[in-house]
Amino acid sequence: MNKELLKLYLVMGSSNCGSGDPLSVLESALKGGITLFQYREKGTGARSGQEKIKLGHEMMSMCRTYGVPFIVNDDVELALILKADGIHIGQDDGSITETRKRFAGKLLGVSVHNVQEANDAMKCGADYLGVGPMYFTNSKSDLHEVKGPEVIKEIRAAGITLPIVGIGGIDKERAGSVVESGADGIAVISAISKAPCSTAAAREMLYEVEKKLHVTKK
Ligand code: TZP
Ligand code: ICP
Ligand code: MG
Repeated sequence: MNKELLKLYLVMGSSNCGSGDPLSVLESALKGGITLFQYREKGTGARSGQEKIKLGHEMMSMCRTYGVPFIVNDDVELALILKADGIHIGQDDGSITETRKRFAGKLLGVSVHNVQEANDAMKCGADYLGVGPMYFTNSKSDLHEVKGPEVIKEIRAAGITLPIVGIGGIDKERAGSVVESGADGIAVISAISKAPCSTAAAREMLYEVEKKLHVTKK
């Protein structure tokens, strides 16, 4: 995949938007320059069934308007129904090899927490890795141990050159250290979806990421 797509990856579902309308939040973020979007419909008040599909359709259309690829979190069936641009799975979401086969020609992202999982995901054909949590966050209920950007350094030191995003508790101030550790970009939920202005938040974070990518000459 083109790793430029990972510079600023917004992960979001309706429960991340508070009283805000998820489509409006998404459009605001797209205007600010997010480079990739993941539909992650989880948590209290999350939509299911036809409602989940409907919001997915609307979000995918919005992403298409801005030329940003649309990825579905976890839900393989939903990704196939929507004809999404890709799927992102975790360690407990079934076989990476099987998912790779079902999404031939599409993007496949895998959440990993250490060198071993990163190696396995690479061998099974993942297009990119989501590494985290970089920092503590309230946005995920079943949060793994926080290892910080150091774990990305370890994955790079092990010779894994696959595109990587760091995720978990990342904001404008922390974006640089994640990229410095070897990531191609950052994935965020709350720093954009809960910001007073998602456009400004996205623009500012993209600036920090690009500044650091430039310095490290990736
Ligand atoms: N996976 C690891 S941390 C996380 C996910 C989905 C949540 C990231 O959310 P935030 O608000 O950017 O910390
Ligand atoms: N990384 C990414 C990119 N998305 C996720 N949902 C996750 C890790 C858990
Ligand atoms: Mg999962």
